[in-house]
Amino acid sequence: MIRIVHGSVVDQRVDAIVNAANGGLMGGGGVDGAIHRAAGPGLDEECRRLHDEGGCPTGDARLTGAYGISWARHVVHTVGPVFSEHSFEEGARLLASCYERSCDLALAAGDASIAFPAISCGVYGFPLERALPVALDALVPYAVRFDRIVLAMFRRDEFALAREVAREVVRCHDEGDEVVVDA
Ligand code: AR6
Repeated sequence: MIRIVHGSVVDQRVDAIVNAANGGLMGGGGVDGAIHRAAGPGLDEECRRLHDEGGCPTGDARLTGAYGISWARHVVHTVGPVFSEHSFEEGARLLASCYERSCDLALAAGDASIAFPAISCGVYGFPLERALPVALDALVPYAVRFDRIVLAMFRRDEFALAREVAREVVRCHDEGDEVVVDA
C-alpha cells in the first residue's frame, strides 16, 4: 500500500526512513539535517565511513542503522539529481533510480515498511508536480512487496499539490488526511 501523508519523514513509524542526501553522505540541510539530528552521533560516524569509501553516486543509495530514531531499523540515504544539471529525461531516470534502489536495499535488509521525503524537491530544485509522477511510477511495482510505502510531504502546500497530482496520475482515494493509492 502506498500512502501520501502530510508530515516529516522522520516522524513516520516505518522500518526504513529514506534520506534525501548528497553524494558526500556527511549530512546537510533540509531533511538530511533533520534525520542526522534525530539519529545522532552514531549515524554521523557510520556516514563518515561511507564517505571515506567514496560516498554515493546520484541515483544510488546506501543503507545505515537508524540509531536514535528508535522505532526504525534503517536509514536509506539516496542522492537525487539536481534538477538544473540534467535534461528532464535524465533527471527523471536518476530520480526513479533513487526510489528503486532505496526499495531494493530496504527489502534486502528485511524491512517491511519504508517512508520517503520528496527527493530532490527542496534545495535540488526538482518541481514536485514533475517529480511525483516519476516517484509513483517507480513505487507502484513495489507496493505489493512492502506492508506500507509512505510518501511524506513536509510542507502543507507540498501535500496539497501532491494530492492534486496523484489524482491526475493514479487511481487513489482520501482516507482521513491521507491519500491512499489504489495499486
Ligand atoms: N524535515 C522533513 N522534511 C524536510 C525538512 C525537515 N526538516 N526540510 C525540508 N524537508 P531537501 P533535496 C523536505 O532540500 O532537494 C540537503 O542539504 C522538503 O520540504 O531536504 O533532495 C542534502 O544534504 C522537501 O519536500 O532535499 C543535499 O545537499 C524534501 O524534504 C540536498 O539538501 C526534500 O528537500 C538535497 O536536496
